[in-house]
Amino acid sequence: MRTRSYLRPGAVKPRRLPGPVARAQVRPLVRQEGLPKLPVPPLKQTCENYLAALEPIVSGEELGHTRKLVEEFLRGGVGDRLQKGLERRARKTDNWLSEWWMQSAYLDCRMPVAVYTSPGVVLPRMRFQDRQGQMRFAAKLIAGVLEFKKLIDSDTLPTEYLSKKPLCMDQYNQILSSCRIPGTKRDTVLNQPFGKTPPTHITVVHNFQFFVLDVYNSDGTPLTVDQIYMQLEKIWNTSLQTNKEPVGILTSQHRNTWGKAYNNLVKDKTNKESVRAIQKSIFTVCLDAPMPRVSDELYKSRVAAQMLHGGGARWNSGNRWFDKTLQFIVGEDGTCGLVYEHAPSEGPPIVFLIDYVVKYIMVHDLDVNVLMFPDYGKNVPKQHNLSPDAFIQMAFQLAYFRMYGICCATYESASLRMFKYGRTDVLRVTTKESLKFVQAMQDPTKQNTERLALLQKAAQRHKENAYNAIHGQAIDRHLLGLRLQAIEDLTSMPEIFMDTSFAVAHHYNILTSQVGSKTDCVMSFGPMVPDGYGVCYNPMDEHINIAITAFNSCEETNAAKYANTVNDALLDMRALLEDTAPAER
Ligand code: COA
Ligand code: HC5
Repeated sequence: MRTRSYLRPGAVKPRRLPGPVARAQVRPLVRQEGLPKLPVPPLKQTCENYLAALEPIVSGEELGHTRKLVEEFLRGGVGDRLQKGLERRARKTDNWLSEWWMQSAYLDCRMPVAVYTSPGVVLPRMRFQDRQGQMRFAAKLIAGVLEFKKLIDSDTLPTEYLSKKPLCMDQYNQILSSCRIPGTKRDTVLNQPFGKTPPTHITVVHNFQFFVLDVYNSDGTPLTVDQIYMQLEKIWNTSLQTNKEPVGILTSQHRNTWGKAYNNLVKDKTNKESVRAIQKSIFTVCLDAPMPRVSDELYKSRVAAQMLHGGGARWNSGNRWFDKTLQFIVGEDGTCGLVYEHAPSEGPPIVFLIDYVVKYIMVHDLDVNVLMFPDYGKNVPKQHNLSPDAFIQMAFQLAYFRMYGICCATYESASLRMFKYGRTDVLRVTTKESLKFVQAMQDPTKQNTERLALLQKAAQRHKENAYNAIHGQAIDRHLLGLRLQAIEDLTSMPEIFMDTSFAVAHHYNILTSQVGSKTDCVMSFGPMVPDGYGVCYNPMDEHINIAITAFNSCEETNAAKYANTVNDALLDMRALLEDTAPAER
């Protein structure tokens, strides 16, 4: 690859920034101190729950084999030794999992970040239809994010709660002024929001050309919307050429490929400075070229794709720096949303920022949204004393069972933010109880009263599992910890981590995450396995937004078909409730 100055220094004078700081420099937040530490669950409990989790998804023979391996693991002393190692690590660190998690879930992962790990968010379509509207909207959006940044910087964000317990707020310190940096073997994250000279610029990209835009006046006050608008106009007018190389597309490559190209790219001094400017910028705004027009029906899907990957090299994929933690995307036709690099933060802080910014700028601009499941929302399950999350998850289970006649390992993100630096664990959705429920729904000999009783049991079990997961008692991260501990101790890998069951248990054909927001937005991410679905859902009171993804290259999966089947499952499940029990109001 050629190393020359790919990146334009920008309309506004680019400023040199001091050298990189590899580790996040986080201010201690006083309220963080009171947070408990993530526990290491008891070994026997995880082993028992692991076997229970396998029951609905592997054969009796495989289960018998794994049961023996688990017994050996427990009796032979290997399990105890690893557990002690983990407990030692837990005593010595703030969070035994967080560094390992960041490394193994994100930074070691060699697949491209675009689609594979970076979620996209589609915001309601704006009414503007031209360039001025696009610029004005982008200017307001930038001002809104800077307002939000004030709350982060002054540590005045209201503490969030889950089940009445305060949550770790550290992720808010990771989402601005941060960026992933590719490596040929593993990546790192640069984060310097509170260094000696905190960044005061954002980056704007238009027609594949990147610009540095200083967003603070010399007295430290943020630029006004009008000032930002004028700067965006300048940027637009200096980047009219459309024949530029889409250098940003490099960031959508396989990480090893990009890591090598990056090392070459930054050998050139100007490139290095330009890349650093992007990495350190507070966030990036992508002013996108128009995309092919599609019918209203297909609009949401097209925009979801635009947010996830930019539409390919011919369209806007080169108008990105996919390593950047936060990129807001604004198209000329009213399209807006964002894509975020997942390593530094979970979705909820991003969504909280979106809610804030949307409230700040959009109140009157809101366009009518296409609702994906319009018939009901959290209200119906609540009226029938069922957990909405459990209810919706059972619909995903039922739909999958209807399409494939079997159950599969199903992942639901569960927050670990009750614990200091906590990220997520897995709430395993498929249980013996969920299997019985979906089987009964498909069995014509079953009465509705029996089906309802099974749904209630399955939902109850899900709710208990959710409680355990958010209180640090799920199995996935513990098993991961034990496995990493074995690697660190250089002991041979215990067999429980190498049998078929373990692979089946981690082949998540359904990958789900509930990300609730006040704004009526649709969020999405890609599947985890080639033959899987990615399901991001946002249950509102009266409707549910559900974005389903799958790979076209897989013949067995079909996102539209699964979405329809989920739609029908939700309708059938409401009919079941109404047929059997009067709603409590
Ligand atoms: N009857 C009536 N109402 C019920 C009920 C029942 N049996 N069970 C629950 N509810 C109510 C709850 O009180 C709650 O009320 P609210 O709307 O007033 O808050 C509401 O229904 C929703 O509860 P529920 O659907 O059970 O789930 P939840 O909102 O607690 O979410 C998780 C469960 C697992 C999604 C949540 O704990 C979590 O971890 N969220 C974060 C996930 C995450 O981090 N995702 C992004 C990763 S990047
Ligand atoms: C803006 C919505 C982003 C949702 C992101 C999310 O749910 O990420 C999951 C985090 C985790 O550790 O479970 C990962 N997942 C996308 C693979 C479900």
